[in-house]
Amino acid sequence: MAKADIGLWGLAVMGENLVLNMESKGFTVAVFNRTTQKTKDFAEGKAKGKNIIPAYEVKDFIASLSKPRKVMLMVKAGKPVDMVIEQILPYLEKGDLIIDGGNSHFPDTIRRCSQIEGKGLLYIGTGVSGGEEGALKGPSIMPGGSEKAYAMAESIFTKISAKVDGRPCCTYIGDNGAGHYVKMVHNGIEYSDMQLICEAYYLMKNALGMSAEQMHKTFADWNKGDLDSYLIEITADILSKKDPVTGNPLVEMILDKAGQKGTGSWASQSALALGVAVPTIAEAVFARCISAVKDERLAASKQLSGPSGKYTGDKAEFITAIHDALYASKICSYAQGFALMAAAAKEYSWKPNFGRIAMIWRGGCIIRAQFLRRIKEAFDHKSDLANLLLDPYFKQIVQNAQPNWRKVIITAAELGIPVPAFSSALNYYDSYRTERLSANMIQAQRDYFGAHTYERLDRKGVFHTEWLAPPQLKNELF
Ligand code: NBP
Repeated sequence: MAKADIGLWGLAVMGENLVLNMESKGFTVAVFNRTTQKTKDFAEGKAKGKNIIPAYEVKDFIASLSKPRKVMLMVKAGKPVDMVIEQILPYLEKGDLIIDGGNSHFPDTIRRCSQIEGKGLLYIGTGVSGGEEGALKGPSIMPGGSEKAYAMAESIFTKISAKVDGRPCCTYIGDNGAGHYVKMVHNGIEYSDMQLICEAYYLMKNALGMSAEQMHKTFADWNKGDLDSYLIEITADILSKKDPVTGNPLVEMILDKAGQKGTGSWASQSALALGVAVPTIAEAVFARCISAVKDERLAASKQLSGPSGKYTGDKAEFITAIHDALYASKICSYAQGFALMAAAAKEYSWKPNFGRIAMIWRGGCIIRAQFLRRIKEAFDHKSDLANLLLDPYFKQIVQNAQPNWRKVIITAAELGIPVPAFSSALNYYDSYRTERLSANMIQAQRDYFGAHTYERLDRKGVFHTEWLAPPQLKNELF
C-alpha cells in the first residue's frame, strides 16, 4: 500500500477537517485517535473513498508514513500533547518531524522543541486559526520551529492554508515557540476585537434604543468600509437571527455570561511578565471575567445605583461617533498586540516579520480584516516601527476619530454604560502620547516607603531622599 505523506493524530473537529483539507489538496493522510471508535467512524464516514489511511495501533500509524515521517498532533493542549509525543517517539527516527497544531502554551512548545531536537528529530509548534471552517477550507497557519523543520512542512502548510489575492496565509514565524506565541497574541487581539464590537452593540442598544434590525443594518453597512472584517460581518448576521421559540432576536435570549479557554489570559500574562502595556487586550479578558459572575451582578444590580437613561442628541451622529470610537480603539488594540510581539521577539531572540504576520491574518482566521493590509504597509514603510500609532496612516485615523471617540466615552460614563475596552484604548492612547506622566509621584512614593531610589530630570544618577528628614530634603547620590 502507498505510504501517507503525513499522519494526523486527533480526530476531533479541527483534526478531521484538517485531514479532509490535506486530502483535498492531493496529500495522502494517515489518521489515528486515542478513542479508536472515532477513527472507525471517520474512516467509514467522511473519509470513505478518500486517500486517508486509518490506523488503530500507534505502531501501524507510524509505519504507514513515508520517510522522513511527518506526524501532526491536533489534540487538546497541555498534558495530552506530552502523552502523545511519549507514545510516538519510540517509533520515530532521527530526521522525522513532529508538528503540534493545537493551541499549546508557548513555554511548553519551547520546552518540547528543545527536548525533541535534542533527540535528533525536528519539531514545529504551529498556530492554526479559523476554527473548524478554517481547518476545512483553509486556515491561517503560524509555524514556529527551526527553518529546517519548516522546510519539511512548507508545501503541505501553504497548500492547505487560506489564500488572499492568491497568496497563502502561512509564513514561517521563527524558532521554537514563536508560532504559538503569535497565535496567542492573535487570540488576545481577537478578545479585544470582540469586546469592542460588543461595546458598540451595547451602546446602540442601551444609549440609542436601536432594534436588532437597525443594528444589523448598521453593522452590515460598517462592513463595507474601514471596519470590513469577519467579526463585524458575523455580528451583523447574528443580529438578524430570530429565536424560533420566542420570535425575539436570538442574541437577546442568550445568557450574558462569556466563556474563555485561556489564550487571552495567556497573552495578558505574558505582557505582564515582559512589562508591556496591553490594557485593551487585558480589559477584554476582565470583561469576560466580570460577565461570568452573573449571580453576583444580579444581586449587585438590586443594591448599587448609577445613572441610566438614553442619549438625547442626534442619533445618526452618535452612530458615526461609535464607529469612530470602535476603529480608533481597534487600532490601539492592534498596536498593543504588535508591541507585545516585538518585546517577546527581543526576549526570546525571534525575528518575526510583522508585515508578513499581518498578511497571513487577512484570511482563514477570526480577526481577518481589510485593515490588516494597512498594518503590512506600515511595517513595509518602517520595519522597526515602535508602535502602530506612529505610522502616518494610523496617526491620522486616530487623530480624526478623537473628538467622536471621547464623546462616546463621556456619554457612556454619563449614562452609566460600561465601555471598558473603549476607555482603556483611549487611556492607552493618551498615556502613550503624554510626555510627562504621573510616574514621578510613584517613584517618590516608592522611595519614601521602600528607599527604592529615583532618577532626576536635571541630573544623571540614582537618588534617595530621607523624606521625613527635617528641615529640608536631603538628596544623596548613590
Ligand atoms: P479538543 O481540543 O477538544 O481535543 C480533542 C482531541 O484530543 C481528541 O482527539 C481527543 O481524543 C484528544 N485527546 C485528549 Br482530550 N486527551 C488525550 C490524551 N491524553 N491522549 C491522546 N489524545 C487525547 O479538539 P479540537 O477542538 O479539535 O482542537 C484541537 C486543538 O486545536 C486544540 O489544541 C485546540 O485548542 C486547537 N484549536 C481549536 C480550535 C477550535 O475552534 N476548536 C481552533 C483553533 C485551534 P479522544 O477522542 O480519544 O478523546
